[in-house]
Amino acid sequence: MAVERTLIIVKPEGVSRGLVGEVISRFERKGLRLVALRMGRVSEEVARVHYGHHADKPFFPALVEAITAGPVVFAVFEGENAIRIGRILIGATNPLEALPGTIRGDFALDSLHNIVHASDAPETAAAEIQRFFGEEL
Ligand code: FUP
Repeated sequence: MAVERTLIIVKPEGVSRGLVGEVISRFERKGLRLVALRMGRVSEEVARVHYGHHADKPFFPALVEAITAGPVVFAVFEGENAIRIGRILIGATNPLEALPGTIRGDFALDSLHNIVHASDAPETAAAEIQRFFGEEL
């Protein structure tokens, strides 16, 4: 079993709806260890890189607008299989498919406002931790 680190973002609507504690708490209660936490913003430039895999999609402008709309909370969690566990905790990208008991299944109605981001693979986790925490970690 691999000890991994994963990058979580509580997106602007998660912050404005007062769900920061709820999201962080779910990761903590699962057994993952919080190793870094900060509030900040995602600039348009960074948003375009972070969501670069969707650059050619019709929803890309709205996606960049949504993630830059207000303050966010960045967190890094560590533990066995933290990346796959994190994906299970957040649920499917589209809240129509996210099961009850997942963060998106419990708190979101549409993909563009699905409350939370979590890294989806070891390579993206490493890049995202570097992107948002740089030399700190
Ligand atoms: P996820 O890793 O679950 O956040 O999913 P993706 O990286 O594929 O998508 C990033 C964000 O793009 C999602 F959070 C929401 C948005 N998105 C849409 O709005 N519509 C889609 O069809 C796919 C993604």
